[in-house]
Amino acid sequence: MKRLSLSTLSEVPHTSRPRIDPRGIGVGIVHLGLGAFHRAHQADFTEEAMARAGGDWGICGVSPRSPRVVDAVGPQDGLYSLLVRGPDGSRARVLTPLRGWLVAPNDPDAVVARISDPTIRIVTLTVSEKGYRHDPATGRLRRDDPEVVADVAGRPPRTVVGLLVRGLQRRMTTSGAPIAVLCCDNLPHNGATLATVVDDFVEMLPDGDELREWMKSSVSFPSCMVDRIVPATTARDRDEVAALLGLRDEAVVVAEPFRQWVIEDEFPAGRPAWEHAGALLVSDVRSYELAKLRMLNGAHSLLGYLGALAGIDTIAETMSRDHFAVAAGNLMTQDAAKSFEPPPSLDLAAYAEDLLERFASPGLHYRTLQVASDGSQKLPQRLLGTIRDRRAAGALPRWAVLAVAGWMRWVWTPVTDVGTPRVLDDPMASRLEALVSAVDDAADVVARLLGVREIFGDDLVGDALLRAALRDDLARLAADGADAAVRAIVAEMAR
Ligand code: CS2
Repeated sequence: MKRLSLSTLSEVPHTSRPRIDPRGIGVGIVHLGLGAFHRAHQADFTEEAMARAGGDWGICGVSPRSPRVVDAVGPQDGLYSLLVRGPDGSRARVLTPLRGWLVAPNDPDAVVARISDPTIRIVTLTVSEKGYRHDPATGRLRRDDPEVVADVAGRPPRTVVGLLVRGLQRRMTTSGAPIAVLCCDNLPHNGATLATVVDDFVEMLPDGDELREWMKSSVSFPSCMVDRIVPATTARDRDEVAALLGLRDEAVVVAEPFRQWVIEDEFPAGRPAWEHAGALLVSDVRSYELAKLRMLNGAHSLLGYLGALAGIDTIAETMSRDHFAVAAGNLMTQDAAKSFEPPPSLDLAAYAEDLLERFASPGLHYRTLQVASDGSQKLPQRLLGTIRDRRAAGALPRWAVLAVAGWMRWVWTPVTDVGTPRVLDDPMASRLEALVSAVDDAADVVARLLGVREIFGDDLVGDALLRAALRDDLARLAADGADAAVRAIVAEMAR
C-alpha cells in the first residue's frame, strides 16, 4: 500500500481530505513536544483557524528527545491523520499544519535559530509535566538538576527550558521581535508557571539581566486550558486509518470528538484566529483551568490508579464497573467542585456528567497506566489543591483522599491486585520506591510519602485527620484490593 504524502494526497477520499492545501503555508509557530496530544489538539485548532481566517500559522514541530514522530511524519511531508472515535463510529481526516520538524538532540542550534527567527510569532509547548524540570509543589525550577546546570553553563541546550531560553536570547540580540510563549501542559497557571521556570533559568545565567529586561517588554506567557482525550496510538488504529484512506499512515493520532481550548489573549505578535475554530479567548483562564485540572484530571487519576491496581487495562473498562464510576463522579461533585469558584456560566454538575460520559466512551482505549504515570508531577494540581482548599474549609474530601491513597498503594505495592508486576513510571520512582518498599505498615507509608516535600509541600504531613483518612483507605486497598475496597466504600457512603 502507498504511503500518505503530498504526492499521494489527491488519492485520499474526499471525506478525509485536509481543510486546507498545505503547499505554500508559511510557518509562524514553533512547537516544542511533538507528541500525539499536540497533533490532535492545538494543530487541529490551528488548521481550522487558517482554513477559516487565513494566516501563515504553519507549525514547526520539535521533538525534544526521541526522533520517533519526526521519523514518521518526515517521509509524509508532515501530513498525518486524526482518527476521531465517537459514539457513532470513527472518522479520519488528514491534517496539514505541520510544515517543519526538528529533533532537538540532533541539532539543538537549529531549534534555537528557529525560535529566534522573527517570522515565528508564537512558541507553544506540550512537554508533559516533568518536561519543565520544576519542583511540582513550588513551581520553581530545580536549579540543582544536572541537566539544567549543564545547560546554564553553556553547552548546546538539551532541556526544554534551555532550548527556549537560548532561542529567546538569540532573538533579543538579532531582531528583538516580540513573541508569545504558550504552555499547553496540564500545570496550574501554566503560563505563569512556565514564566517562573524561565525566569529562574535566566537568573542563573551570568549575563541574564539584559534578557530579563527584554522579556518583560517583549515576551508574553499567556496561560491556557487544553482539553481533549488522546489515547496513545496503536497498530490497530493505524490499520483502521489505512482501510479508511487506502494509504499507509505511520503518524496517526487518535482522539475523542470533544475538544476545548481556553486561552488568555496575550499575543504581542499576533495569533491564529483560533476563536473561529471554537477556542475561547479570555482575559483570565484560572477558573477554567481549576475546573479542568481538579475535575477531569483529578477523576482521571482516581480511575487510573484504582483501575490499574485492579488490573484493568483502560479507563472506559474501569468506568464500566459502577462503583468506580460513582467514586469518580463523587470526587468531581462532592470534593473538586466545592473547592473553587466556577467559570461564569459553567454548570459544574452538568460538566461532571459530561466528563463521566467521555471517560466511559467505549471506543477510546485510554490506558489506566498512561494516566497512572508521573504521579509525583500530577498529584499537586489534580488532587492536592482540592484537598488543601477543602481542609481549609473544615471538610475532609473523602474521594480525593481515596484517589491519593490509590496513588500511595500504587507506589507501595510491587504487584497489582491480579498479581501482575506494577510499573512505577515516574521521574521520582527510585526515590519513592526506596522510601516505602521495606515498610509493612500503612500508617508508616502514609507518613513517609506525605513527607516528600516536592509533592506534598510542608503542610499536609502535619494534618492528623488527613493522615488517618489516608491510612484507613490505604490499609483497605492493601487488604481487600481496589475493586472490593472501592465497592465497599461507595456502598458505605451511600447509606
Ligand atoms: C490524562 C490527561 O494522561 C493523563 O494523565 O489525565 O492526559 C487527559 O487525558 C487530558 O488532560 C484530557 O484533556
